[in-house]
Amino acid sequence: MRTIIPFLLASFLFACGESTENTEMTQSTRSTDKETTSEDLETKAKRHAEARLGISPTEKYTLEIYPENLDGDEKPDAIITLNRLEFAKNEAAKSKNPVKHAELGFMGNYNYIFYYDGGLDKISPEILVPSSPNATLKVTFEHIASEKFKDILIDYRVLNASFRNFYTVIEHTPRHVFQWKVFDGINKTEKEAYHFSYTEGTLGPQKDILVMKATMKDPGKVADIYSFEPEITPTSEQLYRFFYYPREGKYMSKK
Ligand SMILES: [Ca+2]
Repeated sequence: MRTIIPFLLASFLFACGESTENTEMTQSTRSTDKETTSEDLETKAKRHAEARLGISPTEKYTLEIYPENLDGDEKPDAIITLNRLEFAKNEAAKSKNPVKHAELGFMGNYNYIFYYDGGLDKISPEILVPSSPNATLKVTFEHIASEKFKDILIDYRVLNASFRNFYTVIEHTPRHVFQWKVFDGINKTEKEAYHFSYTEGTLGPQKDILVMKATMKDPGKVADIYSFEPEITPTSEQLYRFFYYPREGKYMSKK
C-alpha cells in the first residue's frame, strides 16, 4: 500500500500541473462548464415558471435567458422572459368576444420576467409586465445605478406603441424605478418617439435619466404592428430630466 499511495498522489499532482499549464485545455473546460450551467438554468427556470404560473405540460410558451451582472458580485445573474401567447389565444377563444381580444392584441397578463440571482442561485417570483403577448419582451442592460453592475430595461408593446420599464436590483430584487414611452403611432398619422441618455447623478450615485426627443420614420401601412421595429432617429433635444430619489426608490422630476 505504501508504494501505491505516493504513486497515485504523484499522478494526481502531475495531472493538476498538466491542466493548469495547458491554457487551451483550461479554456475549453471552462466553456463546457458555462454551457452546462446555462442548460441547468434553463431547466430550472422552466420548472420554476411552470409551477409559479400553473402552466400545463402541454402549453407552448417562449422562455429566453439573458445573462448579465445585475448586482455587482462575482456570480453571473440573468433575466428570464416568459411569453404565453398560445395561452392568451386559448383564453380569448373561450371568452365572450374573441374578435375584440384579437383586435387588442390579446393585451393582458401574458408576459413575465424572472430574475436569476447568481449569488443566491435562486430565481425570483414572477414580475408581470402587462402588454400584448403578440410581442415577446425585449431585454437590454445599461449602467445607470452603478458602474459595478447593470440595470434592466424591458420593452413591451401595447397596440401601436412601445414602452420601457427600468429595474434596478436592490437587496436581491428587481425594483421598478422608471417607465417611459419609446414610440407610438405605427399605422397612425401622429407619431412620437424618444431616446434616453444617462448623465452623472445630481442627487446620488444613480445617474439622472434624460428623456430626449427622437423621430420615427413613416413606414407606410404595416401589416404586423407587433413585430415591426420602426426606424428611430435620435435628436439632441432634451425634453425631461429625471432624478433618483432613494427614499421613494423611484425616478421623479425635481420636487
Ligand atoms: Ca451577481
